[in-house]
Amino acid sequence: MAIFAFLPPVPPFLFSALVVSSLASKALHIGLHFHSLPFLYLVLYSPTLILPELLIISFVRLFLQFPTPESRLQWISTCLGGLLSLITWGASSIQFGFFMQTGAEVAWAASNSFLSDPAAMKILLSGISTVSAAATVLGLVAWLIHAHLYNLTGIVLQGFRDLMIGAFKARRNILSVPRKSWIASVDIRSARRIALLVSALISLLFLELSRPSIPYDHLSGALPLTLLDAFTKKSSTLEGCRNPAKPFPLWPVEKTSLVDGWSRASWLPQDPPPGFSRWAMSPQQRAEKDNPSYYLCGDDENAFFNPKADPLKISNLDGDIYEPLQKAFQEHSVEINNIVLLTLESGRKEMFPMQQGTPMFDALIASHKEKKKEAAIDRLVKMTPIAQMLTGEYATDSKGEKVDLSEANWQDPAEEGMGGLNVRGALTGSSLTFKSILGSHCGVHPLPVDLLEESMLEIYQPCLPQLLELFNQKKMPKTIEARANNSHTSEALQNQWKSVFMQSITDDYDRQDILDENMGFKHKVVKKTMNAFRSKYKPKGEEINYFGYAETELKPYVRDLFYEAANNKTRVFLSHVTSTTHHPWGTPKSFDKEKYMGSEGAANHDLMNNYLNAARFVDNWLGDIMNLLDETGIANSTLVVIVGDHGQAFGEDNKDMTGTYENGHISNFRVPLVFRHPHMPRIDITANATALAIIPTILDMLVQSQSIDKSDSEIAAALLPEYQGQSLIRPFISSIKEEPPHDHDSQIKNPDEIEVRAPHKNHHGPHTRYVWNFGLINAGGSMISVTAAGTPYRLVLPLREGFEYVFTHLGKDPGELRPTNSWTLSQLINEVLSEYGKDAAEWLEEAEKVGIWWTNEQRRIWGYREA
Ligand SMILES: *[C@@H]1O[C@H](CO)[C@@H](O)[C@H](O)[C@H]1NC(C)=O
Ligand SMILES: *[C@@H]1O[C@H](CO)[C@@H](O)[C@H](O)[C@H]1NC(C)=O
Ligand SMILES: CC(=O)N[C@H]1CO[C@H](CO)[C@@H](O)[C@@H]1O
Repeated sequence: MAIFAFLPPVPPFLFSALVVSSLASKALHIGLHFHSLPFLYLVLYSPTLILPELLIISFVRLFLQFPTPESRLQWISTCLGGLLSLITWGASSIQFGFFMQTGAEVAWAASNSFLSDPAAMKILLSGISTVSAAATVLGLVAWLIHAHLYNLTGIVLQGFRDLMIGAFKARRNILSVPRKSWIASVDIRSARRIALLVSALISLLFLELSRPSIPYDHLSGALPLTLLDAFTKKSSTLEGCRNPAKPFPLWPVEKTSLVDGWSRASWLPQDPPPGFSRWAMSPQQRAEKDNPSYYLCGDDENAFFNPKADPLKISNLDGDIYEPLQKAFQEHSVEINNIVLLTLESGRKEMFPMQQGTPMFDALIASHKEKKKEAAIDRLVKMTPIAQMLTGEYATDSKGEKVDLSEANWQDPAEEGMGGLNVRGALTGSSLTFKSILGSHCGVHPLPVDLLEESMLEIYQPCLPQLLELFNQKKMPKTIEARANNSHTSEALQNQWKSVFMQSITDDYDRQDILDENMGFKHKVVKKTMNAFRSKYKPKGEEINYFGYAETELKPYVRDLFYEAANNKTRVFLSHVTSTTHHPWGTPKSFDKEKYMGSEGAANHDLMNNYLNAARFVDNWLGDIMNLLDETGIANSTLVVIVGDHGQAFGEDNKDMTGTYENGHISNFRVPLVFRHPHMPRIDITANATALAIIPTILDMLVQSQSIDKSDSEIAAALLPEYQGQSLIRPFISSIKEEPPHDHDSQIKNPDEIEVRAPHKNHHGPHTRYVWNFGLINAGGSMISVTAAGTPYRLVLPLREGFEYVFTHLGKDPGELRPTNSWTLSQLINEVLSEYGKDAAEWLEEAEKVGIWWTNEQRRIWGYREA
């Protein structure tokens, strides 16, 4: 026991750890919101903000009042106090570790879903070093001051107690000895102290009651109480009625009833694949089959998503197809037998291809010393040669000359001027990967709640694999010989589609495997498949991040699939999600890393450097895939769609907030969008489209290029208007300007702005209907970003307490370096009005209304209710 004599007594140390951790955590919490708080109010209300900490500290100090516990009761109380202290110390360390890695705050409410998930645990563990560093620092400080702190708080509490007892005695004296003046029985000093204390308590109470609840309630949240958020379990449920529809706030909407107008779609086979119940069963049949209360709660409109009643949908299907494309389709030169959909993990548009003239590029160059800048530019513009060829955006070097791409691992065999559609200005629908994938694979908006709750619900539109499965079902079953013998083109259209999902990492993360199945994938190659005992090709390299392997391990699987498409009368739909561009951006050891970043500027540029190298690795991998298409001979009959799942914000973009988690920064949202086909003329499209456009564009292309037979074309054409996105083979419509009915000479002012007669009487003069774009911010339920195609404004709209409104003007501030933050909308509108003018302020008002409406509408059409 002698050695223990040198150690400090445990309870004082634990108590000190609690004080240090909880106060540090509160300081961090307030510091993170400091920029948006009016200073005077912050000073005024600061006592109320730390009141919870003071109460917790006093409370725990009472538990820990025995430096060397002896009786059983003392042991119990010490253990309880110690436990609370340890929990607070741990939670505070996690907060600091998380902050150091991402600049964001931990939302404990989202953490319960993480704890039950092995892959998510690995993400958490990847930050273990910063968390332990934070824990060490907090512990050290606690150790240094533990003796003083313990004694001091002891004295203060004792003084407090004495004062109370003194006052109590004094009162008793007044009662029992009425003749004596009660003032005289209390000495003057105590009386003054009591008066001071009472007035302090009253003013504190007054402040507490009078302070605005936003943001101060959130700011006063204290550890370990905030941890309780993690236990408020939220999960989707199919019980009860769906959310009722809310009236659309911006313009009048014609009521159309899905129930009245319902009839079974004539093109549906008797037993359609999942995803088509909207066309297969009347709402009543559906209600009887499943759960009557869920679908029909007296309000028929609540039963299903009804595209005809969607006030936000603006269709461009009446528009003409781009002329050069139209010509290619008419000449039957575009053949689409296979579709490859590549989702680039953390794929930023600024890197697809990496080229000069973006805020990101400028930030990268700023990390270099003046005389090294030219060399840095020349290195960076060679980073993504494949992306240059796929988009047709050819980068120029420091001398303004076109970059030499002859060393790239793939050379574009397409003729000059051919290659397909390249979209500039595309935005993702969510900075959480699989919510974003729902948009590109199913043409739906994701659900604005944390994590992949969508996997528990029915996706409200058919996904691409389900559409292709429907085509399969319509085909007569043929014998293998019959199919092998036919070589006629129209007979080739009778071949069956095969949808395969491939990624070289785990799909266990957050119910992704369930979602893949729900989207209609019957075949998949993921980490589990590759590692399986009987797997065809075992991974050769090491795991490169906490999810799994580098994409290149999939190469033999992709090759086999492409050969199957070439030789076995199979039409292939391959969906592949890349993985090395995910945090922490590890690349295989055999890959030679370049040094893209310099050492200028305060930040450490290692993370960005790793990310850029991972992006070059993936560019090279895209070259491999393109080579495999050429090698197997299906390149001329394959449509390759490339889209980023979301961007990725770094310290170089914005030093305050990095990563995607609860970070609304625009660099998390700009993504590439490419429809590559060697026989389609190259068309450059500038449009703020989203992944919602992918399915409509593919369907439109299949129909127009006659790559599907007549009956499939009928289905595709019938389904096309049912999706919310626009088809990008026709000019994108950003907004519709409605003139008041009396205005006679309406004319088209802007090619992507169409004027129509308003169907209603508009008292406020012309009104513009925008294509509103929404982006869910990882983890999904805290904030959404709202933009309107063709406008430069952007709003980050908080959905729950603790998040601020953020407005930016991307025209004037494309890198979002000067956001306007506020805790309330009215304050934000005032600030925007004075800084950016009336148009911006009016836009902002609409954006908030439509954002709130949309959030409710998504929950309704997904049938999501919280249990
Ligand atoms: C060819 O297609 C048939 C029928 O779809 C399938 O059973 C077979 O496994 C395929 N063969 C190869 C080599 O992929
Ligand atoms: C693909 O099309 C090009 C013309 O664009 C042609 O030169 C080439 O031979 C075709 N490749 C195959 C395998 O048919
Ligand atoms: C064509 C178009 O709508 N472009 C807009 C896309 O979004 C950016 C802001 O993200 C605007 O500046 C563009 O005008």
